[in-house]
Order: sequence, then C-alpha cells, then structure tokens
Amino acid sequence: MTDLIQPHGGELKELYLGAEAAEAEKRNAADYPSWDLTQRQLCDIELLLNGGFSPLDGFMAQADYQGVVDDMRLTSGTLWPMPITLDVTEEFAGTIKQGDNVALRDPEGVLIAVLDVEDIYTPDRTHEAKQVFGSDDTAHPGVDFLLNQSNPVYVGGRLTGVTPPVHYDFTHLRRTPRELRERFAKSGWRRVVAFQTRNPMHRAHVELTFRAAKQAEANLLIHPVVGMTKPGDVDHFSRVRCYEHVLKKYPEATTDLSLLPLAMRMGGPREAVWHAIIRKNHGCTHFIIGRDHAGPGQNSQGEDFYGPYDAQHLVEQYKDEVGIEVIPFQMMVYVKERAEYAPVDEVEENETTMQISGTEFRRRMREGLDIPEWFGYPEVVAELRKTFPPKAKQGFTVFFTGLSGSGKSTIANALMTKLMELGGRPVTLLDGDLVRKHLSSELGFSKEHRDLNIQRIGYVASEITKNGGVAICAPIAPYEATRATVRGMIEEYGAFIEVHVATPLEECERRDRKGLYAKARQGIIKGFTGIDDPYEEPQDPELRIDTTDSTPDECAQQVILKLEHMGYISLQNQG
Ligand code: PPS
Repeated sequence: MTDLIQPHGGELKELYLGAEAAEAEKRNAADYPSWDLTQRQLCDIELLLNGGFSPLDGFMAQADYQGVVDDMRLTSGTLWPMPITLDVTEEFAGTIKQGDNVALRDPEGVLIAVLDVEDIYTPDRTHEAKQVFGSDDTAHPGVDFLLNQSNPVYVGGRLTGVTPPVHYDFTHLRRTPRELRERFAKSGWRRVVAFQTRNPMHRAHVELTFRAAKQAEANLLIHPVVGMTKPGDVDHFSRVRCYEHVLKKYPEATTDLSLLPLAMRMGGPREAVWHAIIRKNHGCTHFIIGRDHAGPGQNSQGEDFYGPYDAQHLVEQYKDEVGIEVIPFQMMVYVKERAEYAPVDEVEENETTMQISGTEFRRRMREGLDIPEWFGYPEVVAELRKTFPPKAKQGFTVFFTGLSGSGKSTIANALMTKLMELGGRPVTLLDGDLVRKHLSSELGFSKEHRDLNIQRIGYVASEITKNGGVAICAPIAPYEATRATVRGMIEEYGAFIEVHVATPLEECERRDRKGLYAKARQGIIKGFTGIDDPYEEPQDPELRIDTTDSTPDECAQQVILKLEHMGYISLQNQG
C-alpha cells in the first residue's frame, strides 16, 4: 500500500497489494467467508481501492459513519459528506464477527479485496436519508436506493485490494487517480478544471467548459460518470461515444476525457462536495459546479428537493478544506442575435434566448424531428439517434389475448404476413401453441404454470423489442396482473400494444375448432379457460376486436391502422 504525495491532488491512498502478495491473499481467501458485491458496492470499492475516495481506507465503521451522516466529518475531523458503507443481509451478518477477514468478490467470483471486519452495525437508514439527502421521500433516487434497495446491516473495516474490478468497455478511457495525475504532470498541466456530467454533451456544455477553462487559465478534464447515474439516464455506452465526438471540438491538447466509475447518489449539495473531493484526488485543481448539480428532480409534492444554487454554495463554503477551486456556472443559453452561447445572467433585455430542454430534446428524438445545429453537434445527434431511433424504427410487441378459439392465432398470422410485406423490421410470432411446444412444454394450465408461460413469452418479446424487432404474441393470457407485468417488461424498450380478441364465449364454443370446449363441457378437460377457469378481460387495451362478423384480414388491418396511428409503421409508400 502506498501513500503518494504529488503536487496535484494531495495524499493518494491506494489500497492494492503487490502482485506476489495478491496471489498469496487469493489462496488465503479460499477459507474466508465470502460476500458477492452489488453493482453499487463494486463502484464504491473501485474508487476506495484506487484512491479516488482518499483518505478513506475501507468501508466506514460505525463511528465514522455517524460522524459523516450527522456532521459530514470522519472521526479524524476530515471533511467527508457521503456515507460509504458495505450493506449486507442479516443472514450474512450472522455468519461473521469482528476481527474476521471477509472475501469481497465480483459476480463472477473474482476476489476484489479482503475486508478486515472492524464492526457490524444496524444503521437507522431513515435518519441517514434525512441527514444526507435532506428527505426520506422515496421520489429521491438516493433515498429510494437507501430505503428500498440497500441491505439492513453495515460492515465496516479496512480494505486490502487484490484485483481491480474488471471492465471490458472503453478501457483506453478509464484512468485511475494515479494515471491521471501522472498524465497531467507529463503534459505540464499545472491547472486542471474538471467537468462532471451524466448526460450527453451538446454545444452549451462545450461552451460552458471552454469558458470555465479560459477563466481559470487551465486545461480541461471531461470526467463523466459511467458507474451508476439517475435511473432513466442515457446509457453510458452511448454517452461515451458522444463524448469522443465532442472531444474533437476543443483545441488540440487542451482537453482530456476520462471515465469515472462512480455510483452517484443524486445528493445535490452534499454530492457536489463529494464530487469535488473525488476530482481533487484525481489531480484536478478546479471544479465546475453548474445549476442544480447532481439534482434528483422533484419530490412527491412536485417541489424541487434542492435550490438551484445550493450545491454551489455548499462547495464554496468548504473549498479550502477540499483543496479545490470552485468554478460556479450559470445556465448557458443561445443568444439568437449574437449567434452564440452566453451565461443566462449576461443576456441583455432586448436579446432573444433559445433553449431546448431535456424533455423537448427527447420528444424530438422520439418523433424523429429535427435537432437544430445551434443546439447539438450533428455527430452527437446522429449517435443518439442510433440509441433512440424514432418510433418508425423502434421495436414493438403486439400482444393478442383472448379465449381459446377467439381467433388470436389467425389474426396474428395475418398480421405477421402484412408486417413482413411492409418490411423494415424482423417479425417473430410467439403463438400460444408454438410457445407451449418449444418454450413451455413441461407446463400445464394451473395459474402458476400459465403465469410462468406468459412471463417466458414476455421475456422473449422484450428481447426482440429491445433489439428493434416486432414480436407478435398470441396466448390466452387470462390474468390481468401477469399481462401488466409483461407490459412493464416490454415498455422498458418499446411499445406494447395489447389487443383483446373479444370474441364472445358462445361464438368460440360454437366454432370449437379443436373440439376442446366439448371436452371441457363433458368434464374430460378440467380447468378450461372460460368454462371452469377464469378469463379476466383487459380493462384498457390499445385495441379490442370482435371477430364474430369480421374476416381475419379485416381484423389484422385494424391492428395495422392502429400501429400506423401510433407512429410505429408508415403505410405512405404502399400502392
Ligand atoms: S395460457 O393460459 O395463456 O398459458 O394458455 P396458452 O399458452 O395460450 O395455451 C392455450 C392453448 O392450449 C390449449 N389448452 C387449453 N387452453 C385453456 N385452458 C386449458 N385448460 C387448456 N388445455 C389445453 C388450447 O388449445 C389453447 O389454444 P388456443 O390457440 O388459445 O385455442
């Protein structure tokens, strides 16, 4: 373990063992109790081990935790605003005691570090939420994680690092605090401004960072978070491809890009202080803090959790202790008359400002509408269009539900053929009978088995939808709750169009193509849907079709028109 003193960044606490000692520790660890790190813990441990969280040397023991929660200070008196804790289940906590070594492993079982257990304690997580986030409202993603997703017992103690967490993506852009410090020193960068981001960068961001660097007479480090950000954010793969385009917009050799495997908490002011410390550890001398830094959005009453400049004020208050200069920044707006960006407080009264909000940007992407060049670089917009194609190119699932013999399969087949004629997307039919043959051959017709069957269909359909295809499903799917679950799985990636094939039971029974209704009436088949097993009618499907007086072609056409109306297909070029 080394304590590295450098002109930039102060003391760096790296916790890794040398290669030989690490091999020996791997052998010893075979006998230690083992904990599989969660995604959040993997992010935290990476920055604990590489010095990104200096001066911490492990997960917080109770005294440090309490000091941080209540006063933003470690027991040593050092400023630290965010609890960094190892949360475990009660079952696991029951298997370990103070003084034990615990092997901390990644999901593949690779030994990342060994924890020397100092104490095991049950925190008051509601108190933690109120102190750290100023609220126990679970509309706050940090609070939600703490109260609904973290484990109830914390284990504190020093860490000994064995293997850095493995990454297979963008390895050329992942730099540790030591690597960045060395890079800055080698390039003669004595003053470095860090820019934190969890969003794609557009012209306004480039203008802002450019001005900040100029103002501080410093070089620039674009330091985006690629660990965990706010749920619903653009995935980091797409963002990093965008940052690589943006990097080319800065004058050569002035700006660097490095990825930070941080798990954000969206903790506003406290998070901003934490971010500043982390950037100091990465060798930066200045840190940009804009409006609503690490903001979690609004609470369940529709009010902002934090004031727009709370974060700037708190970091400013502690800047000497952190050892980094804050560069506060107002929101940048495009000034039409000047054809350039300016901070909002520098705009004259007679000037026209232009802006596109995040919500409006997403709407335009979804609808395939134009994004003006004053707002975004065409390369960045093109990159984002690949990730967020317009509706006409997104995947979707058409989910037919209805009684046996209602006509689901027939319409589904007709629809498949029509969509294949239109072209543009691969189409997969997950018909009830086919699924039961290939995916669910061991299942019967109990409620549990039917639910399992539908969930399997939902899973396959969600994968197809995610990859831009069309899934047509045609099971009975008699239970509302299960259909709702499947809808949720699919809507994560694309549209879910529920079509209730509402042919009345009498008509289905009259047709009785497979002779099953007759058998059900005679009691030969038990638990037959509509006869002696329930069918819960969809309350609010996208479409309801009664096949009694319509041909399959007409029914499929109704679905096609619905899809066109919703914007998922275009019939314009059809003859
Ligand atoms: S479910 O409830 O969604 O899992 O049903 P599904 O997978 O669509 O399978 C329905 C087909 O299985 C035949 N079958 C039965 N249906 C309902 N209830 C019972 N007990 C039953 N036993 C066999 C029936 O032929 C269904 O096919 P379709 O195409 O719907 O007529």
